[in-house]
Amino acid sequence: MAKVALVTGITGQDGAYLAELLLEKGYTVHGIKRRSSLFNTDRIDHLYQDPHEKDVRFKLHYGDLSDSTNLIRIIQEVQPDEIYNLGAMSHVKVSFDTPEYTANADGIGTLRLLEAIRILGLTKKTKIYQASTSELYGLVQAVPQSETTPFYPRSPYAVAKMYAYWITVNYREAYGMFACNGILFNHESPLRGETFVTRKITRAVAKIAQGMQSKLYLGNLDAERDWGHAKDYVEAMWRILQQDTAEDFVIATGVTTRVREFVRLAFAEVGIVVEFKGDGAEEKGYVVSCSNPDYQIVEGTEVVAVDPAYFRPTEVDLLIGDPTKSKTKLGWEPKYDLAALVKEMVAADVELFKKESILKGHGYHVKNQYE
Ligand code: NDP
Ligand code: GDR
Repeated sequence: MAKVALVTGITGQDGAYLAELLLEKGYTVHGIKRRSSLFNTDRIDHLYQDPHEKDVRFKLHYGDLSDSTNLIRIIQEVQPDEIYNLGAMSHVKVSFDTPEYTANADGIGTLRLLEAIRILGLTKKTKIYQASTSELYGLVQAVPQSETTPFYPRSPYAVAKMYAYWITVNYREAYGMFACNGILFNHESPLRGETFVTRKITRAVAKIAQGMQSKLYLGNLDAERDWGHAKDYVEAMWRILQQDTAEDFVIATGVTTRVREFVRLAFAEVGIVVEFKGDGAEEKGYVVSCSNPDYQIVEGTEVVAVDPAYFRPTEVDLLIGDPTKSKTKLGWEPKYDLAALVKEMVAADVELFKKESILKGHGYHVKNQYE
């Protein structure tokens, strides 16, 4: 019998890659999507199967992590072998604006799923993966960060995820559930949400190169992140639930890079060399040269500036993960390095904005770009 998976957050970056992976592996995949006033399934539209057809292996259910009745009903109906809890208000800066909602969805939402499994008597059948995060490490205690490094969360998001982390461990120990945390470091892709820093940068680079935007405003350029590719990371999620015993794993590349350097690498992909001058909120990035004859970028143009509005009340300065346990026990190895990740993201955004520019040229409305 084919395995059945239930994925919360299926409309997000990771949900889309994970759904693809599980379908390839022969699973029947159920996803929970939120009701929204506009369609919110762009990332998974290519996986859509008409529910009226026979043998449909991809099904969506309306739901929300803030509604236990809904979660219980879906789990009862689906009887999943594996649940991947990827749903969350996942933006660290926004969590300072919506702390209570973030605690509800990201913290208590996890409890609701665990309780649903217990209430329905599925503790021996249903395995659950919890999307934990390197944000748990927060204020640097030690580097590289491993499964035994102490946590010190620095945002309402991270504090909510800390509750989710420990309630997952507690249900494993209290009820013998196969419940695991993947402590994933930042992972990106062309499907990354537009307001996370890597995607914000690659989109801006594509638009600046094509004359559709003049400047990129960023916050803290000194932050260091261990960036991997989402495609590699969803493979790790699946492997975590295929182990004989339930355990928690750090998933990371072990390489860290500053935001400023990511900006330089992204511009370099389109042939533009950028150098930074100045300090703190006064720092700016200028074009040194442009080797691509398609782009009319003048040397000396200021293309990057700092806007303190993007600073966070409390920041996580340095993340670098130690993936030794996942490499040894899961046999997991990332296929992408940072250079390959940046290349793929910039290329995808260059294509995207070429298309947008054609649409605009023909009078079609193009979405506003809120950051
Ligand atoms: P995204 O922000 O791209 O996706 C989040 C998903 O959660 C979306 O499908 C969103 O729906 C859904 N969602 C939000 N709120 C609710 C809710 N109340 N009820 C149900 N669903 C909800 O995140 P990613 O794909 O990048 O990340 C997946 C998970 O992994 C998240 O939990 C994130 O916190 C965690 N994580 C991510 C890392 C990363 O670097 N990407 C690293 C470590 C952990 P909608 O589309 O309608 O908004
Ligand atoms: P992060 O990702 O907070 O690490 O959380 P994000 O890309 O938002 O920020 C990374 C670093 O870049 C700095 N930064 C900016 N960030 C944003 N978004 N916009 C800017 O303009 C900007 N300028 C500088 C930030 O201050 C930060 O230091 C992501 C999310 O996916 C979480 O859900 C996940 O848990 C963690 O990664 C691991």
